[in-house]
Amino acid sequence: MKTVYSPRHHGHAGNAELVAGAIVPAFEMPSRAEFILSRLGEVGLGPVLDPAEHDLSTAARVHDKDYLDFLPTVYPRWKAAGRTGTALPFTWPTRGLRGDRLPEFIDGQFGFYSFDGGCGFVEGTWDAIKSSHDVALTAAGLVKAGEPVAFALCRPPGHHSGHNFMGGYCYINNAAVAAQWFLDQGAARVSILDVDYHHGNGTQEIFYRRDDVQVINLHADPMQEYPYFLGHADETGEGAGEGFNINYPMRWGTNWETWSEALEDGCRKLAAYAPDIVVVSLGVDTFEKDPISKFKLKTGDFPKIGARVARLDLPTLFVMEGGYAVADIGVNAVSVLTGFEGR
Ligand code: Q9C
Ligand code: ZN
Repeated sequence: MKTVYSPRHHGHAGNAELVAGAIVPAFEMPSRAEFILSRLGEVGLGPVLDPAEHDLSTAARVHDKDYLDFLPTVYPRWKAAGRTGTALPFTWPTRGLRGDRLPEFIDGQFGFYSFDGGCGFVEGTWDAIKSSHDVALTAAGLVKAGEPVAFALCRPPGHHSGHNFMGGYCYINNAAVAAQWFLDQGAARVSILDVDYHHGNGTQEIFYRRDDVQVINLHADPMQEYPYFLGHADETGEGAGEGFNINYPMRWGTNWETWSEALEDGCRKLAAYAPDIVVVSLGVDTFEKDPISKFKLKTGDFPKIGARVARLDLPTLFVMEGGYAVADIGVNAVSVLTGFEGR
């Protein structure tokens, strides 16, 4: 299996986030991608390719153009305002406030385009976001060109980002952009199977009214877990999209026995949809030792995820999302891929 990876993710480094009342180093850190990269080499998964530059025209089909235009401006404007360190938002247009008027000043705009304080910017953040987007589209191109499977080693991740908002370490929704690209290249239907611990609220939001992308999410119950305000089982899609969004919220403490039942049900519904392509939003923060998560999957469970996806017998693009047990992320993520390959 070929992997696409860009060292430009390193520019998104040293940023901070607010966790449980304290500003701490962000859990989403460069070593995540490096552990995965080195594990790919150890197991000999296959060649690792650089991404090709892609313009943002496909991204503009799933994100607002104004939002995409805003992202590269964040850090320059933060500095122009006399600040240093990590740029973070701190005011959001929630209930009772107007979400229809974009303020002029950077702080107001940053809050307007965010739903939490999980998306800090440092000097190299925009370049890393762009490289992650290019990684996803380059890997999608490999599948379109006939590879049965490819791995987009994206960093930063994407699935919390919606049409005009960032959050949860996610800026551009790489999996959504890839899915849209497959459609634009002639696919009739694409399924996105999101196995990250957290609900992929951005992916759900982007495709909620559409029937050409089926979105299946396995995740921690939003009654207990981030992102809290989306991901319930009764969110099934709207209008033409009715029935094409499928959520499997699961309680803290969920182990493989319970989680794999949801995977099985989701894979059956996926097969019934008969997509041309499967995009897997691959988070391994379901791991029992993940520092910000509360599921109980073990390292030995991850190959079984890949094996089940392989049984779908469809062209497959794996897109890296979350996973914060940094020392184990390489083994766990790559285990899904070797499981897919049947080894
Ligand atoms: N400090 C992914 O796994 N934690 N994202 C709180 C605000 C958010 C996880 C953020 C966890 C987001 C891609
Ligand atoms: Zn996650």
